[in-house]
Amino acid sequence: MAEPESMLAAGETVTDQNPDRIVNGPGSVTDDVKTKADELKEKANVFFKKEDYNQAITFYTQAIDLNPYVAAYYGNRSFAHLRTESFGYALTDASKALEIDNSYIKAYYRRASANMALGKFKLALKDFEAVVKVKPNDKDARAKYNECNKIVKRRAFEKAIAVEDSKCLSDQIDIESMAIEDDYTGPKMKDGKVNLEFVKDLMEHFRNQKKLHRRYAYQILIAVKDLFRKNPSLVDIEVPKGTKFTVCGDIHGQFYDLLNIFELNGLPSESNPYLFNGDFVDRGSFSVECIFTLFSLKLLYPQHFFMARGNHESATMNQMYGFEGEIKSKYPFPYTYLFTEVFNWLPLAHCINHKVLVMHGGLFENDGIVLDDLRNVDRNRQPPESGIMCDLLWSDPQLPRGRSTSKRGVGTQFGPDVTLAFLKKNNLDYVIRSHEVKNEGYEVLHDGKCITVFSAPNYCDTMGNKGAFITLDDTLTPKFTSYEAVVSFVSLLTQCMGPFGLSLLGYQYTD
Ligand SMILES: [Mn+2]
Repeated sequence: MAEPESMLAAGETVTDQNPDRIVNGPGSVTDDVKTKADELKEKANVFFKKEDYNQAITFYTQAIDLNPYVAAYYGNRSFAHLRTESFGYALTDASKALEIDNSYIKAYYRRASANMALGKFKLALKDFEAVVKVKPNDKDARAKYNECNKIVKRRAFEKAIAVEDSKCLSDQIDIESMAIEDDYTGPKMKDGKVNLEFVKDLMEHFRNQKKLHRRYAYQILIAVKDLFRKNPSLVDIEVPKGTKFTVCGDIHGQFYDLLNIFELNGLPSESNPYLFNGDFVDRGSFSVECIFTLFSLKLLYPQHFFMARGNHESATMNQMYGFEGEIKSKYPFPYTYLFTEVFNWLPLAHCINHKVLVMHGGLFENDGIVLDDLRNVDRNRQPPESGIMCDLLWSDPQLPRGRSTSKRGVGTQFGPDVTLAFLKKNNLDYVIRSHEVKNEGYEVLHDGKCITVFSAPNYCDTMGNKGAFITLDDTLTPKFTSYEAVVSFVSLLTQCMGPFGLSLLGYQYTD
């Protein structure tokens, strides 16, 4: 993606190859090995520039294996991990770089970025503070410190004014004060209800990049919140004989690709039921359009249209990855909080015909979890940092047996044996999850028992992946349909990171 010049610190150039930065730590290796390691790093940098972060990580790792004493290798690999959203690994690498060289400014930025992505703003602030101390005259560093400080203060303020659920913001807004202006040409709700005509008009209206009136936006949010709060945390779905059921993965604000799914697979209806498996918003530029379309469909077909919470249906992620900024640009102030209230009531998992469990992230840090444990999760809250709710939203499968620390820094990585044991204990056939971009839009792991589905093609306008959805009939045999992106907006507006993430990443170039 394009790197705006303003991201550079004073005196830094695009090809920052300052040899002084190659600081050797306590250990050392022969000059010959040093040269070889450096060649590997250069090779990695080339892949990084081509946005092939996985290859870049492979070669940075080889460089580190040869010469583990160079801060820049860890710093660069940390940056590549940030780009692949492996925030846990990014954090570890940045800390390692600082262990070797505590004046390595970029490593502070990388660690701060990882911490911000994990919602740990106070820790991020410490790193920005360190940069300001080392470089007191650096305006850019000062600006980033101030920006992060603002977030920390605002979050403290929001916490202080947070109201109890009994006094939700949604109960305090006066709908009668939201008059429909005479020149409003968009879709209209009748008696505060959504019907098929409204939903079709809404999608057309959004296709033309027009706004839904704030009164209807508000009414949809209130109605859909009431609907979701009546659901248990684990929702059972029945697919009757001879019918089709569709499961979609991450959408991430890609409204035109969402419309394309409906074109390829038919509009949702009572005879064409869907489950959207979380991460509806953030990243893409049309999260507002996606979420109102999906919520309207939920209101229209409450028993045949399902939505699960993803890790991006949370206040921290929405602050970092664009949704909050998008809402504020399209609707007045309280809507951000209203979305948070609704997201808190989204169900966490769905079980199809008692045999296929569907969740956004994956399985658990502990053995012995049963479906009733999922049903009993008290979910009306922001996702916690560990436990069942956290794992449902954040975990990823891994190839090796057992479990390991998550590359993301949140959730659990679970192996094939973990999947098998869980399925056996709960008398299930397989698991469908989303949460990870895949080249074909889907991936089948763990001997067919753990399926990933991801429905945002050319994710972030850069990944070049296909999107996919899964269709099932009552035999529950998964059928995959992959598709290409319909449109690509390569522009600053559709940058992968939201405004905060983008501006705070800082020091955008590898060493
Ligand atoms: Mn996700």
